[in-house]
Amino acid sequence: MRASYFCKKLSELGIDTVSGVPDSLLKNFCEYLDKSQNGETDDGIRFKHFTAENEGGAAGICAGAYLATGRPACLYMQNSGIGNVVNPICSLFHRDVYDIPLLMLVGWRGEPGVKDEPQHVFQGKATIKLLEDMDIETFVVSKDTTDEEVNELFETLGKLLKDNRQCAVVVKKGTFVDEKSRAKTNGRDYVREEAIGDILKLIGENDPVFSTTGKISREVYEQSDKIYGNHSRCFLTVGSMGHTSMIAFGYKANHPEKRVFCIDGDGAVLMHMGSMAFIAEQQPENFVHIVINNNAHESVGGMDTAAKHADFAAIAKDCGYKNVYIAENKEELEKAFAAIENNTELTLIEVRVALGARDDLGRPKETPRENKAVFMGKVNG
Ligand SMILES: Cc1ncc(C[n+]2csc(CCOP(=O)(O)OP(=O)(O)O)c2C)c(N)n1
Repeated sequence: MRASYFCKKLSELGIDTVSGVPDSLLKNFCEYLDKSQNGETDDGIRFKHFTAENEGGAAGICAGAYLATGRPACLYMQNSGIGNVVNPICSLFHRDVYDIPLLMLVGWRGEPGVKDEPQHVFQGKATIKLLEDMDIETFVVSKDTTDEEVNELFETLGKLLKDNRQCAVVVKKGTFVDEKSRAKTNGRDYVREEAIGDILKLIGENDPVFSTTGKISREVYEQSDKIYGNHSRCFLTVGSMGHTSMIAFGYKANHPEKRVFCIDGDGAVLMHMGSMAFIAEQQPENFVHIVINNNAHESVGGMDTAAKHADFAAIAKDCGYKNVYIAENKEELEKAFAAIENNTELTLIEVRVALGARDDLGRPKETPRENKAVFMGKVNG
């Protein structure tokens, strides 16, 4: 299915506001929306496209757009994001509350019978049931869905939306055929995997490291194995995007004697940014929060985050982190680590890196349960 055709059908339903959090299965769709917003498509349709900080926020935008226009909006997400929209769907959109129509587009990671990463397996199994439990009329599309079937689907969707229903189109892997993507750059040159290797060397061999969802954890895994021959003190937060700093905090609260490192991403920090204020309020000693900032959701296709104009070091300072540093290269990173060597106060280091990752970047070979067992054995001694 061409993303352009799907978008044309959206437009025919009167939808012109589209918001969500990117997913690799929806990459072509998101790229088409961006082009449309910039007036670069041939069909003359102009969507208002907002990449939100989390799926719940995107649902809010869709509700607001309806309140302004009386027309439904479209909310897109990876199925991992369903958890973030349960509350707005059940306590805002549903007909027992404000009765607001909504069309959701949900990337189906972990579809039963299709090989995927362990963090997607249960979410994939639960996806249709979760949507149906929220009273959402749910449909599935795949690469085999014909234009005729899409037309029929949109006729049904049109009727449901007129009745103010919430509907979901669940998108199987490979549904949207490739739009030509543009190579993206953010003007920086510190390669993220190199930065992660430098960070791990500066941390040393033993302190616990909690790393965020996506390629950051994959690079922590690869670099740690390369540098230390193992990654046993690394907790790889393969799912649960945006919660790594709180996982690290929960660990730290029970191990006051340890120095704890959290390696976060800009998209992940933005997703649940309140955690920064919480951690600052708690002022844990020997807690180092490192934000790898590439201004993008690089792991799922490089769509922009709202980090372009966000200064994480300044935000952390305002929240109450005592030491904040920005590093754009190895030397600046080394300076930041030298400055905190004998300083136990709460620290944030923003590491500004380039976009991109190796094509042959590995994935953990052990299961998350095995990672947990080895990690707990290593860091609780
Ligand atoms: C709740 C939720 N929404 C969306 C995703 C899909 N997802 C996985 S990684 C990622 C991007 C993370 O961006 P960032 O933290 O900036 O790290 P980067 O990928 O740029 O290294 C997204 C959106 C997810 N795993 N969970």
